[in-house]
This record gives sequence, C-alpha cells and structure tokens, in this order.
Amino acid sequence: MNKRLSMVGISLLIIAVIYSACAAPAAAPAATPAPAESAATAPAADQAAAPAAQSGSLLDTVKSRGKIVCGVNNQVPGFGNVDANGNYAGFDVDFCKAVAAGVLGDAEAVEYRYASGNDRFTLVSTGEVDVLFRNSTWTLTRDSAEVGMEFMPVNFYDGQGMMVRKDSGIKSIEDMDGATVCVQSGTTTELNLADAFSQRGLTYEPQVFADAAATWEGYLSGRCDAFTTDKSGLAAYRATSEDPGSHTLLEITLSKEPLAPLSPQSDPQFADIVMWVVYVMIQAEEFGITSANIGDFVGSDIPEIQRFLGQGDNAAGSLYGIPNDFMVAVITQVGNYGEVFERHLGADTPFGLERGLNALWTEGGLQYSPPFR
Ligand SMILES: N[C@@H](CCC(=O)N[C@@H](CS)C(=O)NCC(=O)O)C(=O)O
Repeated sequence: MNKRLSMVGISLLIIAVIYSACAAPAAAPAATPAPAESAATAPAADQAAAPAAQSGSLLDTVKSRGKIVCGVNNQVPGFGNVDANGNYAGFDVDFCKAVAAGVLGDAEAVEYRYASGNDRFTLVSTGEVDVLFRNSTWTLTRDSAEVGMEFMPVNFYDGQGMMVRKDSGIKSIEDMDGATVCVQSGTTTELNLADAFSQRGLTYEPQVFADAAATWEGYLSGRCDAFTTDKSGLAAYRATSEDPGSHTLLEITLSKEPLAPLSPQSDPQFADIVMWVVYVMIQAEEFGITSANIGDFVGSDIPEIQRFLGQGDNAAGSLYGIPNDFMVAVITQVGNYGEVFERHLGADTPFGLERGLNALWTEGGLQYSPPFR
C-alpha cells in the first residue's frame, strides 16, 4: 500500500491525544443526537491501553506465536458469528483462516478476538490484533495515519439499507419523517443516517445501541420504526429472525460501504501479506482454481499458473518472508473467493445473497486482483 510511514511513535502519540479528547463511552441503549463526523473513527476511551510492545516484525511475532490474532465480529450471521459448536464461522472468519494458512500453513492457527463497533480500530492501531476482518468500511478518516491502520483490498462491497416492518406502511425514506431509527454506535451507519435525513429535510430520532444484537432487539421490541445497517447485516438479521416475511428492506442504498480488512500501519510488510492473501482468493476464482481441483494446477506447465502458485523458481511468497507457494495452502485449506462466498452467503445458505458487486470483474462485478507477476 502507499503509506509506508515510519512515524509510528508520532502516530501513537496522536492516537493518545485522540483518546483523551474523544472520551465517548458507549452506553446502550440510549438515544443520542446526530453524531459528529469523528464518532466513527475515534477509538473508545476504555480501549486506551498502551500499545502492545512489538520488537521485530509482526511477521516474526506471528511466527513465534504460532498463530495469528484476528479481530472478528460475533454478531453477524454469515459474516462473523459463533456457531452452535462454539466456533467462529462466517465469510470474514474464512479470511482470517486464509491469512493463517498463507503465513503459517495452517488455517486453524487463529486466535479470534471479538471486535465491537466501538473498540475494533483501537485493537488494530495498538497491535492487539494482527488483522481485523470485521465488516468495516474503508473511509478516508479511518485510513489516516493518525488512526494508525492500513486498509487492505475490499473483500465485500456493501451499502447501507433500511429495514421496516412490512405492516408499517413505510415505502421510502420520505415516509419516515419523525420516525425512530435503531442504529449502532461507532459505525458509518450512524453518520450516513444523519446525512440521509438532513439531506431530505426530514427529522428522525435515533435510538443508539452499542452492538448489533441490542440494536436488532430494540427494533424487534418496537422501540424503533426502522433498523438500519449495512445490507449484509440486514439480510443476516432478517434471515435468522422468527418471521423474516414480516420485515422489508426499503428499495434504497444510502451509502457505499466497501468492507475491508485492516492491520496495524506500523508494519507494511504484514499488511502486504494480508493484501496478497485476499488477492490469491480472487485470482484463484478467476483462474477457476478451487480447493477441490488445485491438485490439477500445481504441476501446470502454463507460466501464468506457475507464477500464481509460486512454482519452480518463481519468486512469490519468499519476497514477503512466507512460503513461496503460500497460495497453495490458502486455496487448499480455505478455497477461492467464490467458494467462500457461496459457503457462507450464497444460494444454499439462509441468506441467499447474490454476488452483485462482489462478482469478479470478468462477470460484471468489482472483484479484481492485480497480476501475480
Ligand atoms: N460497515 C459499517 C457498519 C459495521 C457494523 O458495525 N455493523 C453492525 C451492525 S450489523 C455490526 O456488525 N455489529 C456487530 C457488533 O456490534 O458486534 C462500519 O464499518 O461502521
């Protein structure tokens, strides 16, 4: 990525100032006025722990620890959730596994850490997690050096939606003047909501909660006329609700929500590794390489495939301090992008999401990998 700054000390100092200036503990549930722009980027005051001491590279730390620490959601079925067996599972969780497979050769070598809406960025900037895969929107302010995080390629293109009860009679935002809306703190959602109503000259009353489950409960219990978040989150909550047919999504997308992984800005090499692991999954789908058929490709005599899989004397993973053929472990143990999408979100899941913007560029979508050359 571009911002290879070596100003870690300065950045951490600035972060410390942000912490003390933006003490906004998340109390749930509590109605609040429209949020300030800084709300989504400011690390929560209760997370102002000293940065984790890191000597050497993050890659060295991960190798000697023998696992990666991956920040994830545990409240969004399909993306990041704890399954009936107590295991983390979902689309984002599989990307944690892919990084572990690529770096350590073992997709299970992951320590999961729940990252809430309010503490997720602090966990990254202080190095408490090596990487964060948690439906987090890439924005200018979040990406700034002051916050100390590096965004990697978008693994899910999303947009904000609005859910209402079918019998409410609400058909559009214009029908919502004076409505009460359940929304989660520390999110872009909260900020976009304020924009959506003010741009239309409408009023609304936000009911702000600290996590997704409480926000959803607030809506279900009738405290709000509507529930707003990323459309992926709305699909997840509606599909797993008791009566999915009683809720409807307004036909509007309020924002762009490019959801992307993050890692500490202090270690560009590790950020690059995460980036190329994501691209491996996208490129593998473009080549038609899956977890089931990768054996047919490993010995290929096609130069492009040899380069992609780090075969022969092609330098690949070795340039980053990981196994030259790290892609083989990623694809074998986790699968390509399309496999992961279908496994957790596709037609055979309760969510039945279409690929849409998340189709490959060759299929009219936005998922595109730079060349492995
Ligand atoms: N993409 C938006 C919203 C992400 C978000 O936090 N969504 C909520 C509602 S689905 C969520 O995941 N909550 C989970 C939690 O609180 O643990 C952002 O980055 O701010």
